[in-house]
Amino acid sequence: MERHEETPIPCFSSLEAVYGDESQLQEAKIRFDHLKSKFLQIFGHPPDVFARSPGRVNLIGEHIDYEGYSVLPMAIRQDTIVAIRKNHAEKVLRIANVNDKYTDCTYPIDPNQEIDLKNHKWGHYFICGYKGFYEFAKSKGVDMGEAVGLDVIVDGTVPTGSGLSSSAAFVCSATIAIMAAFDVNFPKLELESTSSVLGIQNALLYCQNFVSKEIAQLTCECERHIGTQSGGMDQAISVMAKTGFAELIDFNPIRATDVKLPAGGTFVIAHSLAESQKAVTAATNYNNRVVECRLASIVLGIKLGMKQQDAISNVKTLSDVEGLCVSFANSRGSTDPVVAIKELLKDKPYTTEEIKEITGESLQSIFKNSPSSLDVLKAAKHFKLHHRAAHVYSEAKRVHAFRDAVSSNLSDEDKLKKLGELMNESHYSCSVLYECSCPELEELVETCRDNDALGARLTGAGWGGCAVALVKEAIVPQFILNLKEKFYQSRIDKGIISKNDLGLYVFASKPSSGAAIFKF
Ligand code: NG1
Ligand code: MG
Repeated sequence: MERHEETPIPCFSSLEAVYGDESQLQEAKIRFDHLKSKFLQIFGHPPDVFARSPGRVNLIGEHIDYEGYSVLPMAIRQDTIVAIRKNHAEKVLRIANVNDKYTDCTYPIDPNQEIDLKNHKWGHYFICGYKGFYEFAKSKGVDMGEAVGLDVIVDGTVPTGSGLSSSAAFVCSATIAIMAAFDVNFPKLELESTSSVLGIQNALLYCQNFVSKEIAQLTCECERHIGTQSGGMDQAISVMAKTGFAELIDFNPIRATDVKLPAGGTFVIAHSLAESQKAVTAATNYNNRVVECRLASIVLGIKLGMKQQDAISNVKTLSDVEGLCVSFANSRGSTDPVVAIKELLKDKPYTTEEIKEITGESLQSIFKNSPSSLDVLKAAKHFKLHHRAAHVYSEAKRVHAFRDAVSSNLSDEDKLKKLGELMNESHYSCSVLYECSCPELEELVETCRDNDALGARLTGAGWGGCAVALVKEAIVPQFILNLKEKFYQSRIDKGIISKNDLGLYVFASKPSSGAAIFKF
């Protein structure tokens, strides 16, 4: 297995390297031409450079990246392209979109500007990259000098609110485009010095030569400016993906290991048509689960024998607790965190008061430095610590079982069967223990299984968005037809989607390539 987190983001002068097959290539050519002429039309000059970054489908390992556990996604062909140019004359960031649905956004050039989270706008994702980039430069001791204006046009084909990481595709392509915009020559220089004596050109060259794992880490931090307490899966796969491979992504530090999927199987992505706007529902959905996991970790830490204050300060994730289970093994007789939660966490939800009793500190005080967690506390009535932890630990094991099955001696057919079973188990856990499914996803996953999928599950954050099904290659066209008839037709009849758009909502997907810069 090849490791490639040390590779820099590649810069290309032609599209062939990234957009593999002929139809994809033709489509890409049209998009880039269109972007260029639109840029010219709006801003009066062509872009300096383009960056693209893909969406992803997570095959297994849901809601565990932020708990420090490995996940197994692959990049999809749909991506976001950002065309960009520095504009010294106008001291603003002007952000347009090829899709008229997204009206132009203008932001100040101040890198320290606050994002207005209460007023969500699509352009905010660009500002995530902008702020994050400047913070990154600063953290490296690089003086960026006076900020300049930027002209930007965005073209995204990843369906939004669908669990396919349109947000990460946008944040990653924006961040990389910003990095690229500050220097127009892309020699792959090895800079010996990282000191602050670097001039601005060199400083940016220095940034460009940052290897993928650093960009993955940076873009993950960028996206947190939108107010979700994301793990790093989406950005890591978007930046580090390689054509033909899914990736096992490990965290702390971020690493990617190629996973070659068994022959004879195809992943079909299907949209439930329920849109999940994570930036808007964060307090009750995504961030709520992050907070519940944190509380479960602290409570487990204390019950395992840590002092209250030590647990509050030091136990951040459920994977930290797994380490503690090993340290406390002698007194307990088991190192298994699943045994620990059975013994130490009650099955019923915990009230705020009950948790305060255990931790000796109010929840407001525990989360005082995290405004988005305080929003969660305002909205939450109780906390399902046992269920959430049970999901995380079992899902973490399934990721490794999936990886092990892929590299086992089983026949391809048996491997695929095993992967399908693990996907079904993952869905059950997401649905019942983590409660991040919704009626539309349940119906869709059922429909996939009824139509001979080897396995099917929700993918991404959930509460809407897509399911992913593993299907024998030979039956993919029939499978998609069946889904059209049994799931989508009634929605077409009701006018929810148009028949012509079906291809956007259900499609087979091959592992695609990661982020790239284009200059032509
Ligand atoms: P999506 O599906 O893009 O909302 C989110 C998180 C991931 C991961 C999954 C659940 C962001 C940017 N991404 O993905 O890090 O936690 O949910 O597995 O918040
Ligand atoms: Mg997202």
